[in-house]
Amino acid sequence: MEILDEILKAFDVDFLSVEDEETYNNIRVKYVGKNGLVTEALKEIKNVAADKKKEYGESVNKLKNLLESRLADLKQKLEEKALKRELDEMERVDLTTPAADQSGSLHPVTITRNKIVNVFKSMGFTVEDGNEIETEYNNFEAVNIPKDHPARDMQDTFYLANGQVLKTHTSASQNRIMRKYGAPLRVIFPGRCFRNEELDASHENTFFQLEGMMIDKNISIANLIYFMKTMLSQVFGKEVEVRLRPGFFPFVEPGFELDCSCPYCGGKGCNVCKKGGWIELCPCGMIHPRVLEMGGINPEEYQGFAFGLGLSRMAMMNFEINDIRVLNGGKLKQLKQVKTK
Ligand code: FA5
Repeated sequence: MEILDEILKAFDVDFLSVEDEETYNNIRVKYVGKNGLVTEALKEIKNVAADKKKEYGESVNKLKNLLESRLADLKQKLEEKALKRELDEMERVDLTTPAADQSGSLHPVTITRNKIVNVFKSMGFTVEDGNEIETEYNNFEAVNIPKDHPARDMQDTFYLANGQVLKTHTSASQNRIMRKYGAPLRVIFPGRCFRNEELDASHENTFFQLEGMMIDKNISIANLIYFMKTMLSQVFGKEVEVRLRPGFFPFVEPGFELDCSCPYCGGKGCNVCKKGGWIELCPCGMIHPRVLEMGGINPEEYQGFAFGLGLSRMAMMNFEINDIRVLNGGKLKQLKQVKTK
């Protein structure tokens, strides 16, 4: 019995020295662990006189329960103390301090788009959003590409189960925008396009275009050339020349491919222009009268031009990226390496 009193006294002393989880575990193991002092005391029962065994056994169990209950209280207090410490620590964090590492940055396509959008805005154009899922009508019929027209094969289309399509070109928004605003109209509409393409260094199945339309009275090819030349000179930060070559698109008449003198070598020939001095930049043309009509605009009264710039390819040029797949690859390491020209 005396030994039990000694255990309790020693426990009281050790108990006061507990400060943390580690010292707590030490005394728990020392007293009520598998080989702890209380367990050892219980084993001593074999040396106790037969008539005292019951009383001794009960006393050891009472001691064990007492120590365990005091240890449980102590554990709870330690946990509360740790939680309070954590909360104090959190309160000390100044949430208004600017982050040390500003690691986010804009995507090359976004930077290029913003540059072009700002130039067009300064020339009085508004900016519209387009849908990514479109009706077949808007993507094709409304831009003069009826069913079974061979031009549908120019763009390998992703069809959805409900008969709608993933927009193959930004021209899919032309009809909705004309119907919304009518004429006169100056608008650009950048957007993501999808084509079921064989992928290579210059073809993606998901890429960006930036389309523009200007509709007014007495609009001619001269307006188209003026706006494209002004926009490109500002985007490239130097005076560039543009030239038109004939091109076919059912929604423009006449249609053109617009080339721009290479802004990087001044037309002398370099890797970007493949030594030719000119860069093929964007298809364009005078909006077909039928397309105006389908958009609710009288072609007898109004004319307009439209263009469809390959925004992803423009970003590649701007950032010296020679494989378009880098843009959607999601590899931050590669994107961080690109630098603007
Ligand atoms: C069109 O999409 C026409 N809607 C453009 C247009 C608008 C013409 C208004 C006339 C008037 P095209 O299929 O050529 O045209 O595509 C336009 C540009 O998008 C291309 O010059 C190219 O830069 C880019 N482009 C086309 N397909 C891909 C692709 N798979 N990956 C990356 N860029 C592409």
